[in-house]
Amino acid sequence: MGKFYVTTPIFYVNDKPHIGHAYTVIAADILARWHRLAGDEVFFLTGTDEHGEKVEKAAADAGKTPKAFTDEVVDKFKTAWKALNISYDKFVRTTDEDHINRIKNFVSKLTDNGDIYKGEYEGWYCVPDETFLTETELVDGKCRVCGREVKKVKEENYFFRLSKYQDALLKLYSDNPGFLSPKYRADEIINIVKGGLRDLSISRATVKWGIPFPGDPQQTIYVWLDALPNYITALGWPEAASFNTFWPADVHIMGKEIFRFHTIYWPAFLLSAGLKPPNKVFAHGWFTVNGQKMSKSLHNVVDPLSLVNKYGADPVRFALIREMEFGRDGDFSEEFLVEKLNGELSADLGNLLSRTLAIAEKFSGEIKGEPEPGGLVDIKEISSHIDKLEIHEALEKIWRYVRSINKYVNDKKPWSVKGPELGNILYNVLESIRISAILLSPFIPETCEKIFGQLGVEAGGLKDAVFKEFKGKVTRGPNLFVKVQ
Ligand code: ME8
Repeated sequence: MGKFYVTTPIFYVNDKPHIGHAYTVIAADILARWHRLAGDEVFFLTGTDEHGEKVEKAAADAGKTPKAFTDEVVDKFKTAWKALNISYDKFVRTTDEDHINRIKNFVSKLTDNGDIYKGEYEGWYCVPDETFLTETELVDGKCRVCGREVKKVKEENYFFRLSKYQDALLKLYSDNPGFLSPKYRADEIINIVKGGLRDLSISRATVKWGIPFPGDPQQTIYVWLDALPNYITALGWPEAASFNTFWPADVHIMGKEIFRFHTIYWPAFLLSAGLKPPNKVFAHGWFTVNGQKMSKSLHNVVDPLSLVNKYGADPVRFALIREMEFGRDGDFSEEFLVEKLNGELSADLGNLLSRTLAIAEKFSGEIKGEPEPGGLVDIKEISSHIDKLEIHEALEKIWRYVRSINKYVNDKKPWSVKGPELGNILYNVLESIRISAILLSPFIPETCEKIFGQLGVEAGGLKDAVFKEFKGKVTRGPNLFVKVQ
Protein backbone atom coordinates (compact mmCIF):
# COMPACT_ATOMS: atom_id res chain seq x y z
CA MET A 1 0.00 0.00 0.00
CA GLY A 2 1.26 3.42 -0.90
CA LYS A 3 0.23 6.58 -2.65
CA PHE A 4 -0.57 7.02 -6.30
CA TYR A 5 -0.82 10.36 -8.10
CA VAL A 6 -2.02 10.26 -11.71
CA THR A 7 -2.83 13.17 -14.01
CA THR A 8 -4.24 13.81 -17.46
CA PRO A 9 -3.39 16.86 -19.55
CA ILE A 10 -5.56 19.85 -18.78
CA PHE A 11 -7.55 20.31 -21.97
CA TYR A 12 -7.98 23.45 -24.02
CA VAL A 13 -11.50 24.76 -23.83
CA ASN A 14 -11.74 26.14 -27.35
CA ASP A 15 -14.30 23.42 -28.02
CA LYS A 16 -16.25 20.66 -26.26
CA PRO A 17 -14.47 17.38 -25.45
CA HIS A 18 -14.11 14.69 -28.10
CA ILE A 19 -13.36 11.02 -27.95
CA GLY A 20 -9.57 11.64 -27.90
CA HIS A 21 -9.81 13.58 -24.66
CA ALA A 22 -12.13 10.91 -23.29
CA TYR A 23 -9.58 8.20 -24.11
CA THR A 24 -6.86 9.76 -21.94
CA VAL A 25 -9.25 10.45 -19.09
CA ILE A 26 -10.66 6.90 -19.16
CA ALA A 27 -7.15 5.41 -19.10
CA ALA A 28 -6.20 7.57 -16.11
CA ASP A 29 -9.48 6.66 -14.41
CA ILE A 30 -8.73 2.96 -14.80
CA LEU A 31 -5.34 3.42 -13.16
CA ALA A 32 -6.82 5.50 -10.33
CA ARG A 33 -9.57 2.97 -9.70
CA TRP A 34 -7.13 0.05 -9.82
CA HIS A 35 -4.86 1.67 -7.24
CA ARG A 36 -7.83 2.44 -4.97
CA LEU A 37 -8.79 -1.25 -5.21
CA ALA A 38 -5.24 -2.13 -4.21
CA GLY A 39 -5.64 0.02 -1.10
CA ASP A 40 -3.40 2.90 -2.23
CA GLU A 41 -4.11 6.48 -1.34
CA VAL A 42 -4.94 7.97 -4.74
CA PHE A 43 -5.07 11.46 -6.17
CA PHE A 44 -6.43 11.67 -9.70
CA LEU A 45 -6.24 15.09 -11.31
CA THR A 46 -7.77 16.40 -14.50
CA GLY A 47 -8.92 19.84 -15.59
CA THR A 48 -8.88 22.55 -18.21
CA ASP A 49 -6.30 24.85 -19.79
CA GLU A 50 -8.19 28.08 -20.32
CA HIS A 51 -5.79 30.92 -21.07
CA GLY A 52 -3.91 31.82 -24.23
CA GLU A 53 -4.45 32.88 -27.76
CA LYS A 54 -6.30 29.78 -28.96
CA VAL A 55 -9.06 30.07 -26.36
CA GLU A 56 -9.11 33.88 -26.65
CA LYS A 57 -9.77 33.49 -30.37
CA ALA A 58 -12.44 30.80 -29.93
CA ALA A 59 -14.31 33.05 -27.47
CA ALA A 60 -14.11 36.00 -29.84
CA ASP A 61 -15.39 33.83 -32.72
CA ALA A 62 -18.34 32.82 -30.53
CA GLY A 63 -19.00 36.46 -29.70
CA LYS A 64 -18.49 35.85 -25.99
CA THR A 65 -16.13 37.05 -23.31
CA PRO A 66 -13.39 34.52 -22.59
CA LYS A 67 -14.74 33.97 -19.08
CA ALA A 68 -18.36 33.32 -20.19
CA PHE A 69 -17.12 31.13 -23.02
CA THR A 70 -14.78 29.03 -20.89
CA ASP A 71 -17.41 28.55 -18.17
CA GLU A 72 -19.73 27.06 -20.77
CA VAL A 73 -17.15 24.74 -22.26
CA VAL A 74 -15.91 23.62 -18.84
CA ASP A 75 -19.47 22.56 -18.03
CA LYS A 76 -19.44 20.38 -21.13
CA PHE A 77 -16.22 18.69 -20.01
CA LYS A 78 -17.61 18.06 -16.55
CA THR A 79 -20.86 16.70 -17.95
CA ALA A 80 -19.00 14.32 -20.24
CA TRP A 81 -16.70 13.07 -17.47
CA LYS A 82 -19.67 12.51 -15.18
CA ALA A 83 -21.47 10.52 -17.87
CA LEU A 84 -18.34 8.39 -18.32
CA ASN A 85 -18.03 7.79 -14.55
CA ILE A 86 -14.64 9.47 -14.30
CA SER A 87 -13.64 9.36 -10.65
CA TYR A 88 -11.28 12.35 -10.53
CA ASP A 89 -10.38 13.77 -7.14
CA LYS A 90 -9.90 17.28 -8.42
CA PHE A 91 -10.78 19.23 -11.54
CA VAL A 92 -8.36 22.13 -11.85
CA ARG A 93 -9.08 25.20 -13.99
CA THR A 94 -6.25 27.55 -14.88
CA THR A 95 -8.68 30.43 -14.34
CA ASP A 96 -9.12 29.41 -10.66
CA GLU A 97 -7.99 32.20 -8.36
CA ASP A 98 -5.93 29.70 -6.41
CA HIS A 99 -4.09 28.45 -9.52
CA ILE A 100 -3.40 32.01 -10.69
CA ASN A 101 -1.81 32.99 -7.37
CA ARG A 102 0.30 29.87 -7.20
CA ILE A 103 1.50 30.33 -10.80
CA LYS A 104 2.65 33.86 -10.00
CA ASN A 105 4.50 32.43 -7.04
CA PHE A 106 6.05 29.74 -9.23
CA VAL A 107 7.24 32.23 -11.86
CA SER A 108 8.67 34.47 -9.13
CA LYS A 109 10.59 31.46 -7.85
CA LEU A 110 12.20 30.89 -11.27
CA THR A 111 13.04 34.60 -11.43
CA ASP A 112 14.59 34.52 -7.95
CA ASN A 113 16.72 31.60 -9.05
CA GLY A 114 18.12 33.70 -11.88
CA ASP A 115 16.53 31.67 -14.68
CA ILE A 116 14.42 34.39 -16.26
CA TYR A 117 15.54 37.35 -18.37
CA LYS A 118 14.01 39.77 -20.85
CA GLY A 119 14.83 39.61 -24.54
CA GLU A 120 13.50 39.94 -28.04
CA TYR A 121 11.59 37.04 -29.58
CA GLU A 122 11.44 36.75 -33.31
CA GLY A 123 10.07 33.62 -34.88
CA TRP A 124 6.92 31.70 -35.63
CA TYR A 125 3.98 30.78 -33.46
CA CYS A 126 1.45 27.97 -33.93
CA VAL A 127 -1.78 29.06 -32.24
CA PRO A 128 -3.57 25.64 -32.24
CA ASP A 129 -0.55 24.09 -30.51
CA GLU A 130 0.40 27.25 -28.56
CA THR A 131 4.00 26.63 -29.61
CA PHE A 132 6.96 28.80 -30.59
CA LEU A 133 8.73 27.47 -33.69
CA THR A 134 11.92 28.44 -35.46
CA GLU A 135 12.29 28.62 -39.23
CA THR A 136 13.98 25.21 -39.27
CA GLU A 137 11.11 23.66 -37.36
CA LEU A 138 8.55 24.46 -40.04
CA VAL A 139 7.55 21.90 -42.62
CA ASP A 140 6.53 23.54 -45.91
CA GLY A 141 6.07 26.75 -43.98
CA LYS A 142 3.55 25.13 -41.63
CA CYS A 143 3.61 23.75 -38.07
CA ARG A 144 5.56 20.51 -38.01
CA VAL A 145 3.26 19.00 -35.35
CA CYS A 146 -0.24 19.81 -36.58
CA GLY A 147 0.49 20.95 -40.13
CA ARG A 148 -1.49 24.15 -39.72
CA GLU A 149 -0.68 27.79 -40.57
CA VAL A 150 1.80 29.57 -38.30
CA LYS A 151 2.16 33.27 -37.73
CA LYS A 152 5.19 35.52 -37.50
CA VAL A 153 5.83 36.92 -34.04
CA LYS A 154 8.24 39.66 -33.09
CA GLU A 155 7.95 40.98 -29.55
CA GLU A 156 9.76 41.69 -26.30
CA ASN A 157 9.38 38.61 -24.11
CA TYR A 158 10.68 37.06 -20.97
CA PHE A 159 12.83 34.01 -21.48
CA PHE A 160 13.54 30.96 -19.36
CA ARG A 161 17.14 29.65 -19.35
CA LEU A 162 16.19 26.24 -20.70
CA SER A 163 19.66 25.84 -22.23
CA LYS A 164 21.14 25.69 -18.73
CA TYR A 165 19.23 22.45 -18.02
CA GLN A 166 20.57 20.33 -20.86
CA ASP A 167 22.92 18.24 -18.74
CA ALA A 168 20.53 17.99 -15.81
CA LEU A 169 17.81 16.69 -18.15
CA LEU A 170 20.10 14.13 -19.75
CA LYS A 171 21.10 12.95 -16.29
CA LEU A 172 17.44 12.75 -15.26
CA TYR A 173 16.70 10.49 -18.27
CA SER A 174 19.70 8.24 -17.70
CA ASP A 175 19.26 7.95 -13.92
CA ASN A 176 15.53 7.19 -14.28
CA PRO A 177 15.02 4.83 -17.19
CA GLY A 178 11.26 4.72 -16.55
CA PHE A 179 10.85 8.49 -16.78
CA LEU A 180 10.40 8.58 -20.56
CA SER A 181 7.64 6.06 -21.25
CA PRO A 182 6.92 3.98 -23.22
CA LYS A 183 10.60 3.22 -23.94
CA TYR A 184 10.15 3.56 -27.69
CA ARG A 185 9.39 7.26 -27.23
CA ALA A 186 12.60 7.97 -25.28
CA ASP A 187 15.15 8.36 -28.09
CA GLU A 188 13.38 11.22 -29.78
CA ILE A 189 13.47 13.29 -26.59
CA ILE A 190 17.03 12.37 -25.71
CA ASN A 191 18.13 13.39 -29.20
CA ILE A 192 16.35 16.74 -29.01
CA VAL A 193 18.03 17.52 -25.70
CA LYS A 194 21.43 16.24 -26.89
CA GLY A 195 21.07 18.48 -29.92
CA GLY A 196 21.08 21.51 -27.61
CA LEU A 197 18.25 23.53 -26.11
CA ARG A 198 17.41 27.13 -26.85
CA ASP A 199 16.05 29.37 -24.11
CA LEU A 200 12.28 29.45 -24.10
CA SER A 201 10.05 32.48 -24.48
CA ILE A 202 7.69 32.40 -21.50
CA SER A 203 5.54 35.48 -21.93
CA ARG A 204 3.39 37.11 -24.58
CA ALA A 205 3.08 40.83 -25.10
CA THR A 206 0.11 40.62 -27.46
CA VAL A 207 -2.09 38.12 -25.67
CA LYS A 208 -4.37 39.62 -23.05
CA TRP A 209 -6.20 36.46 -21.91
CA GLY A 210 -3.66 35.12 -19.47
CA ILE A 211 -2.01 35.56 -16.09
CA PRO A 212 -0.15 38.88 -15.78
CA PHE A 213 3.61 38.40 -15.62
CA PRO A 214 4.82 39.12 -12.04
CA GLY A 215 6.33 42.59 -11.96
CA ASP A 216 5.34 43.36 -15.59
CA PRO A 217 1.56 43.29 -16.08
CA GLN A 218 1.92 44.37 -19.73
CA GLN A 219 2.93 40.78 -20.46
CA THR A 220 1.00 37.59 -19.82
CA ILE A 221 2.57 34.29 -18.83
CA TYR A 222 3.02 31.90 -21.78
CA VAL A 223 0.20 29.38 -21.69
CA TRP A 224 2.48 26.32 -21.22
CA LEU A 225 4.16 27.87 -18.18
CA ASP A 226 0.69 28.64 -16.85
CA ALA A 227 -0.51 25.10 -17.64
CA LEU A 228 2.26 22.62 -16.75
CA PRO A 229 2.52 23.61 -13.08
CA ASN A 230 -1.20 22.79 -12.64
CA TYR A 231 0.11 19.41 -11.50
CA ILE A 232 1.50 21.06 -8.37
CA THR A 233 -0.82 24.05 -7.92
CA ALA A 234 -3.74 21.61 -7.72
CA LEU A 235 -2.05 19.90 -4.78
CA GLY A 236 -1.67 23.24 -3.03
CA TRP A 237 2.06 23.75 -3.64
CA PRO A 238 4.02 24.88 -1.75
CA GLU A 239 2.42 24.70 1.67
CA ALA A 240 -0.41 22.14 1.56
CA ALA A 241 -0.07 18.70 3.13
CA SER A 242 -1.35 17.01 -0.04
CA PHE A 243 1.65 18.37 -1.92
CA ASN A 244 3.97 16.52 0.46
CA THR A 245 1.86 13.40 0.29
CA PHE A 246 1.44 13.16 -3.46
CA TRP A 247 4.34 14.93 -5.19
CA PRO A 248 6.19 13.71 -7.23
CA ALA A 249 3.44 12.48 -9.51
CA ASP A 250 3.61 8.76 -10.18
CA VAL A 251 2.61 9.29 -13.78
CA HIS A 252 1.53 12.07 -16.10
CA ILE A 253 -0.52 10.62 -18.95
CA MET A 254 -1.03 12.38 -22.28
CA GLY A 255 -1.06 12.04 -26.03
CA LYS A 256 2.26 11.81 -27.86
CA GLU A 257 2.13 15.33 -29.35
CA ILE A 258 2.69 17.00 -25.97
CA PHE A 259 5.27 14.55 -24.64
CA ARG A 260 8.08 17.05 -25.38
CA PHE A 261 6.53 19.74 -23.22
CA HIS A 262 6.21 17.33 -20.32
CA THR A 263 9.64 15.77 -20.62
CA ILE A 264 11.76 18.83 -21.40
CA TYR A 265 10.09 22.07 -20.25
CA TRP A 266 8.28 20.66 -17.24
CA PRO A 267 11.20 18.94 -15.48
CA ALA A 268 13.42 21.96 -16.29
CA PHE A 269 10.91 24.31 -14.64
CA LEU A 270 10.74 21.99 -11.63
CA LEU A 271 14.50 21.71 -11.32
CA SER A 272 14.75 25.50 -11.51
CA ALA A 273 12.19 25.81 -8.70
CA GLY A 274 14.13 23.25 -6.64
CA LEU A 275 11.40 20.62 -6.92
CA LYS A 276 11.51 16.95 -7.85
CA PRO A 277 10.51 15.91 -11.38
CA PRO A 278 7.61 13.48 -11.77
CA ASN A 279 8.42 9.77 -11.62
CA LYS A 280 7.10 8.99 -15.06
CA VAL A 281 5.74 10.71 -18.14
CA PHE A 282 3.74 8.39 -20.39
CA ALA A 283 2.57 9.28 -23.89
CA HIS A 284 -0.10 7.20 -25.58
CA GLY A 285 -0.75 7.19 -29.29
CA TRP A 286 -3.35 8.93 -31.36
CA PHE A 287 -6.35 7.34 -32.84
CA THR A 288 -8.12 8.04 -36.03
CA VAL A 289 -11.83 7.56 -36.62
CA ASN A 290 -12.64 5.11 -39.40
CA GLY A 291 -9.07 5.55 -40.57
CA GLN A 292 -9.18 9.35 -40.73
CA LYS A 293 -7.78 12.02 -38.49
CA MET A 294 -10.60 13.66 -36.52
CA SER A 295 -11.24 17.17 -37.69
CA LYS A 296 -14.07 19.63 -37.79
CA SER A 297 -13.77 20.07 -41.53
CA LEU A 298 -14.23 16.32 -42.08
CA HIS A 299 -17.26 16.34 -39.72
CA ASN A 300 -15.97 13.20 -38.06
CA VAL A 301 -15.31 14.46 -34.54
CA VAL A 302 -16.84 11.91 -32.19
CA ASP A 303 -18.70 13.27 -29.18
CA PRO A 304 -18.24 10.93 -26.21
CA LEU A 305 -21.47 12.12 -24.61
CA SER A 306 -23.63 11.11 -27.57
CA LEU A 307 -21.94 7.69 -27.58
CA VAL A 308 -22.70 7.28 -23.86
CA ASN A 309 -26.30 8.33 -24.42
CA LYS A 310 -26.62 5.76 -27.16
CA TYR A 311 -24.73 2.79 -25.66
CA GLY A 312 -24.02 3.52 -22.00
CA ALA A 313 -20.73 4.49 -20.35
CA ASP A 314 -19.21 1.04 -19.98
CA PRO A 315 -19.37 -0.07 -23.62
CA VAL A 316 -17.62 3.20 -24.56
CA ARG A 317 -14.94 2.77 -21.88
CA PHE A 318 -14.47 -0.88 -22.78
CA ALA A 319 -14.28 -0.42 -26.54
CA LEU A 320 -11.76 2.43 -26.33
CA ILE A 321 -9.38 0.46 -24.16
CA ARG A 322 -9.93 -2.80 -26.07
CA GLU A 323 -9.35 -1.08 -29.39
CA MET A 324 -5.70 -0.10 -29.12
CA GLU A 325 -2.50 -0.99 -27.36
CA PHE A 326 -1.97 1.70 -24.72
CA GLY A 327 0.92 3.71 -26.12
CA ARG A 328 0.46 2.98 -29.84
CA ASP A 329 -1.75 4.63 -32.44
CA GLY A 330 -5.06 3.04 -33.30
CA ASP A 331 -8.39 3.52 -34.97
CA PHE A 332 -11.85 3.90 -33.49
CA SER A 333 -15.16 3.13 -35.09
CA GLU A 334 -18.69 2.84 -33.83
CA GLU A 335 -18.88 -0.58 -35.54
CA PHE A 336 -16.07 -1.80 -33.32
CA LEU A 337 -17.89 -0.54 -30.24
CA VAL A 338 -21.07 -2.38 -31.27
CA GLU A 339 -19.09 -5.53 -32.01
CA LYS A 340 -17.56 -5.42 -28.50
CA LEU A 341 -20.93 -4.66 -26.93
CA ASN A 342 -22.71 -7.53 -28.66
CA GLY A 343 -19.83 -9.94 -28.52
CA GLU A 344 -17.69 -9.69 -25.44
CA LEU A 345 -19.83 -7.62 -23.10
CA SER A 346 -23.22 -9.07 -23.84
CA ALA A 347 -22.37 -12.61 -24.97
CA ASP A 348 -19.33 -13.40 -22.77
CA LEU A 349 -20.12 -11.47 -19.60
CA GLY A 350 -23.85 -10.69 -19.62
CA ASN A 351 -24.92 -14.21 -20.61
CA LEU A 352 -22.51 -15.82 -18.17
CA LEU A 353 -24.16 -13.96 -15.31
CA SER A 354 -27.74 -14.43 -16.42
CA ARG A 355 -27.49 -18.12 -17.24
CA THR A 356 -25.67 -18.84 -13.98
CA LEU A 357 -28.16 -16.89 -11.89
CA ALA A 358 -31.09 -18.59 -13.59
CA ILE A 359 -29.79 -21.93 -12.32
CA ALA A 360 -28.66 -20.59 -8.93
CA GLU A 361 -32.05 -19.01 -8.20
CA LYS A 362 -33.78 -22.35 -8.60
CA PHE A 363 -31.19 -24.27 -6.63
CA SER A 364 -32.26 -24.96 -3.07
CA GLY A 365 -29.08 -26.73 -1.87
CA GLU A 366 -25.94 -25.20 -0.42
CA ILE A 367 -23.68 -23.23 -2.75
CA LYS A 368 -20.33 -24.47 -1.57
CA GLY A 369 -17.41 -26.52 -2.73
CA GLU A 370 -13.72 -26.53 -3.54
CA PRO A 371 -12.08 -24.03 -5.89
CA GLU A 372 -11.10 -25.84 -9.04
CA PRO A 373 -7.53 -24.94 -10.00
CA GLY A 374 -8.37 -24.35 -13.66
CA GLY A 375 -10.53 -21.45 -12.60
CA LEU A 376 -7.83 -19.52 -10.75
CA VAL A 377 -6.76 -16.16 -12.06
CA ASP A 378 -3.24 -14.74 -11.91
CA ILE A 379 -3.79 -11.42 -10.16
CA LYS A 380 -0.05 -10.79 -9.84
CA GLU A 381 0.30 -10.96 -13.58
CA ILE A 382 -2.62 -8.56 -14.12
CA SER A 383 -1.27 -6.13 -11.50
CA SER A 384 2.11 -6.22 -13.15
CA HIS A 385 0.53 -5.22 -16.49
CA ILE A 386 -1.14 -2.29 -14.72
CA ASP A 387 2.16 -1.30 -13.10
CA LYS A 388 3.76 -1.29 -16.55
CA LEU A 389 0.80 0.75 -17.84
CA GLU A 390 -0.19 -2.07 -20.19
CA ILE A 391 -3.84 -1.51 -19.42
CA HIS A 392 -5.02 -3.10 -22.67
CA GLU A 393 -3.01 -6.21 -21.74
CA ALA A 394 -4.46 -6.27 -18.21
CA LEU A 395 -7.95 -6.15 -19.71
CA GLU A 396 -7.04 -8.90 -22.18
CA LYS A 397 -5.90 -11.18 -19.32
CA ILE A 398 -9.07 -10.49 -17.32
CA TRP A 399 -11.11 -11.23 -20.41
CA ARG A 400 -9.36 -14.55 -20.91
CA TYR A 401 -10.44 -15.33 -17.37
CA VAL A 402 -14.08 -14.46 -18.18
CA ARG A 403 -13.87 -16.78 -21.19
CA SER A 404 -12.41 -19.54 -19.04
CA ILE A 405 -15.41 -19.27 -16.70
CA ASN A 406 -17.72 -19.67 -19.69
CA LYS A 407 -15.73 -22.69 -20.78
CA TYR A 408 -16.03 -24.17 -17.28
CA VAL A 409 -19.82 -23.74 -17.42
CA ASN A 410 -19.99 -25.35 -20.86
CA ASP A 411 -17.82 -28.26 -19.74
CA LYS A 412 -19.61 -28.87 -16.44
CA LYS A 413 -23.14 -28.48 -17.84
CA PRO A 414 -24.74 -27.32 -14.55
CA TRP A 415 -28.20 -27.55 -16.17
CA SER A 416 -27.91 -31.33 -16.22
CA VAL A 417 -26.54 -31.77 -12.70
CA LYS A 418 -28.19 -31.83 -9.25
CA GLY A 419 -27.43 -31.78 -5.52
CA PRO A 420 -23.98 -31.15 -4.00
CA GLU A 421 -22.31 -31.54 -7.40
CA LEU A 422 -24.37 -28.61 -8.68
CA GLY A 423 -23.65 -26.74 -5.41
CA ASN A 424 -19.93 -27.11 -6.16
CA ILE A 425 -20.22 -25.93 -9.76
CA LEU A 426 -22.32 -22.93 -8.74
CA TYR A 427 -19.83 -22.14 -6.00
CA ASN A 428 -16.99 -22.10 -8.51
CA VAL A 429 -18.84 -20.06 -11.11
CA LEU A 430 -20.32 -17.49 -8.72
CA GLU A 431 -17.02 -16.93 -6.95
CA SER A 432 -15.23 -16.61 -10.29
CA ILE A 433 -17.79 -14.09 -11.47
CA ARG A 434 -17.39 -12.16 -8.22
CA ILE A 435 -13.60 -12.14 -8.62
CA SER A 436 -13.76 -11.10 -12.25
CA ALA A 437 -16.15 -8.27 -11.33
CA ILE A 438 -13.61 -6.94 -8.82
CA LEU A 439 -10.91 -7.02 -11.48
CA LEU A 440 -13.17 -5.48 -14.11
CA SER A 441 -14.52 -2.75 -11.86
CA PRO A 442 -11.85 -0.18 -12.80
CA PHE A 443 -12.71 -0.73 -16.48
CA ILE A 444 -16.50 -1.03 -16.41
CA PRO A 445 -17.54 0.22 -12.96
CA GLU A 446 -21.27 0.57 -13.54
CA THR A 447 -21.61 -2.98 -14.85
CA CYS A 448 -19.63 -4.41 -11.95
CA GLU A 449 -21.90 -2.64 -9.47
CA LYS A 450 -24.81 -4.42 -11.16
CA ILE A 451 -23.00 -7.76 -10.95
CA PHE A 452 -22.30 -7.33 -7.23
CA GLY A 453 -25.96 -6.38 -6.77
CA GLN A 454 -27.26 -9.47 -8.57
CA LEU A 455 -24.81 -11.71 -6.72
CA GLY A 456 -25.83 -10.06 -3.45
CA VAL A 457 -22.22 -9.46 -2.37
CA GLU A 458 -20.12 -6.50 -1.25
CA ALA A 459 -17.83 -5.04 -3.91
CA GLY A 460 -14.53 -5.54 -2.04
CA GLY A 461 -10.95 -4.66 -2.94
CA LEU A 462 -8.15 -6.51 -4.72
CA LYS A 463 -7.43 -8.51 -1.56
CA ASP A 464 -10.94 -9.97 -1.89
CA ALA A 465 -10.30 -11.23 -5.40
CA VAL A 466 -9.61 -14.76 -4.11
CA PHE A 467 -11.88 -17.74 -3.60
CA LYS A 468 -13.77 -17.48 -0.32
CA GLU A 469 -16.97 -18.86 1.05
CA PHE A 470 -19.83 -17.69 -1.21
CA LYS A 471 -21.90 -15.40 0.97
CA GLY A 472 -24.15 -13.81 -1.62
CA LYS A 473 -27.88 -13.99 -1.99
CA VAL A 474 -28.51 -14.07 -5.71
CA THR A 475 -31.32 -12.23 -7.45
CA ARG A 476 -31.36 -12.25 -11.19
CA GLY A 477 -31.85 -8.73 -12.55
CA PRO A 478 -32.21 -7.31 -16.04
CA ASN A 479 -29.55 -8.32 -18.57
CA LEU A 480 -26.31 -6.39 -18.09
CA PHE A 481 -26.29 -5.31 -21.73
CA VAL A 482 -28.81 -4.98 -24.49
CA LYS A 483 -27.53 -6.08 -27.88
CA VAL A 484 -27.79 -3.58 -30.70
CA GLN A 485 -28.06 -4.20 -34.43
O1 ME8 B 1 -2.59 19.92 -25.50
N1 ME8 B 1 -6.18 10.46 -29.88
O2 ME8 B 1 -4.72 20.28 -24.69
P1 ME8 B 1 -5.63 19.59 -25.80
C1 ME8 B 1 -5.80 10.30 -28.61
N2 ME8 B 1 -3.85 22.12 -23.07
N3 ME8 B 1 -5.75 11.29 -27.72
C2 ME8 B 1 -6.13 12.50 -28.10
C3 ME8 B 1 -6.55 12.75 -29.42
C4 ME8 B 1 -6.58 11.66 -30.33
N4 ME8 B 1 -6.96 11.78 -31.60
N5 ME8 B 1 -6.85 14.05 -29.51
C5 ME8 B 1 -6.64 14.60 -28.29
C6 ME8 B 1 -3.37 20.44 -24.72
N6 ME8 B 1 -6.20 13.66 -27.44
C7 ME8 B 1 -2.83 21.30 -23.59
C8 ME8 B 1 -2.27 20.37 -22.52
S1 ME8 B 1 -1.17 19.89 -20.13
C9 ME8 B 1 -0.33 20.77 -19.00
C10 ME8 B 1 -1.69 21.05 -21.32
C11 ME8 B 1 -5.90 13.88 -26.01
O3 ME8 B 1 -7.02 20.01 -25.50
C12 ME8 B 1 -4.46 13.54 -25.68
O4 ME8 B 1 -4.35 13.30 -24.29
O5 ME8 B 1 -5.11 19.86 -27.15
C13 ME8 B 1 -3.77 14.82 -26.02
O6 ME8 B 1 -2.48 14.94 -25.45
C14 ME8 B 1 -4.73 15.82 -25.44
O7 ME8 B 1 -6.02 15.27 -25.72
C15 ME8 B 1 -4.57 17.22 -26.02
O8 ME8 B 1 -5.53 18.04 -25.46
